[in-house]
Amino acid sequence: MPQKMATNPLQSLPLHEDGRFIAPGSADPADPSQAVSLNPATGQPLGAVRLDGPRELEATIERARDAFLRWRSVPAPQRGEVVRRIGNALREHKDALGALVCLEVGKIASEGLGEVQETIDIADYATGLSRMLGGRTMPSERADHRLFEQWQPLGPIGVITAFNFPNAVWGWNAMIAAVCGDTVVWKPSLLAPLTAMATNAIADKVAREMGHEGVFNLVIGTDDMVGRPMVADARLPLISATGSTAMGRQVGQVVAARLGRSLLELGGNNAVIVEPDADLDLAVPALLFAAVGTAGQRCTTTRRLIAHEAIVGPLLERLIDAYERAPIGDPMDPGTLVGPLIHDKAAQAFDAAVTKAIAQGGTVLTGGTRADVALGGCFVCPTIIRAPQGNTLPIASEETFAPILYVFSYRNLDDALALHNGTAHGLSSAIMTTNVRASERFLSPAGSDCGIANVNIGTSGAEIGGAFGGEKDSGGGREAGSDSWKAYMRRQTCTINYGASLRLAQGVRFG
Ligand code: UN1
Repeated sequence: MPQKMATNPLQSLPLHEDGRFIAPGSADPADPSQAVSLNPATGQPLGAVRLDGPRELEATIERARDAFLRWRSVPAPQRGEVVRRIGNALREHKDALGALVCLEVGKIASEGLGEVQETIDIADYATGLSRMLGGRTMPSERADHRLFEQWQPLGPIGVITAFNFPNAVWGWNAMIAAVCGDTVVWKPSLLAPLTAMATNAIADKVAREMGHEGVFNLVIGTDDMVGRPMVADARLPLISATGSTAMGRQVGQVVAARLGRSLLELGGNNAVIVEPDADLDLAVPALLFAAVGTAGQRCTTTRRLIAHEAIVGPLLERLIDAYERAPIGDPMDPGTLVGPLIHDKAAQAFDAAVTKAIAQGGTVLTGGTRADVALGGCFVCPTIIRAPQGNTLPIASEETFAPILYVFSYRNLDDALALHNGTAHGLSSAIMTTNVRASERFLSPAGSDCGIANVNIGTSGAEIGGAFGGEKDSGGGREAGSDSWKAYMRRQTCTINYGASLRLAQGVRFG
């Protein structure tokens, strides 16, 4: 059953609490003190927000620092209780928040709701984690000594998010940071400020009502006025940033120069290898969701298909058919599978990539053009481009945030793996096969070089229980589940002498 959206999410969400919100009628893109939020499906303003500058950033960091001094001493399971209630508040607002995600970034209904569900899931995960932030105990070489490590809160942390997951990526960071005893300063994308305002207000209200003001903070501003000074600020010991590789390179260098920590979740150029024995009934829908879902605007989107030459023909035939039947249009319409691109620049990047691919010898098998949707936004047709003989297609090494799938074929798995790993990014990957030798090879040290490696599912749609992130130009950070929480805490090694004599390690005698 296609899911239906809440009709007027702006009415029921807490957007008016902090005086930042500007109604659509007063939204003015020419006013430099505003960020106007446009509905990408229609190009019409949903509203605007008053932009923060360095003064507001300073006050926000100070508020987060003050709150940290109190929050760090709240027992972790009590912090978990705050996060549990935030999860419940998100459940109450799930329909409206999901609808706002759809309106603001053009996701289809099911994906907008799925995104909020991802935040609810991480809140549940973090609640449990709040009772499991344990360190190890090691045997001491000295008699009557205990050697162990414990994890301490780190400080106020800076979270920078991209437009495409305007709710869940904050959740991965903020829910884990909060149970770890950190406070959060969130700088969202200026393309999705309303989702950020509503999300932060929901979390902040729960925390405030429980006596914990200042744990969840929002600062909305441009990169120059807010982003750069925030990244350079030594009061934020960790900067967790999601965005392009170019952005991550800058953030990483600035944070490293002040010996801070960064957690970078950057782009991907994810591939799916399809072996000759693959179950095409699985491969076709897996590829369709991973390559076309979110109109190709996930960092985990499948951008390259590496198909064995024995099946590339039948696979493409079925895939093209599925592509051509995917309804493109209003994301609020329950039948739609492909919504708009975020803005005109993204659509221009799509056009440019298609033009380059053709110039480089690629063949457009389907799509390649703008879609005929008369709503006002930028819609493109899901596109499949086959690489020329010899598999040389330089444009396929670039991440274009649009639904373009480049197709390569191969004869043996070694060649497929070389092609697979032969890009700068290393985020997500998958193999479709019913052959255990091929899947194990893919998961071996000589297989996929990515942070995420899947078998018989696509590259996107990861669960929060695992650590999320990638290698190489994908940034190396890990967020969400597993032991990603360690990035949000400082490790402390402790030795306790419970004997009556002073014993030195390594057998040293002194005096
Ligand atoms: C992103 O695109 O930045 O695995 C995050 C996925 C989602 C998260 C994507 N759970 O596709």
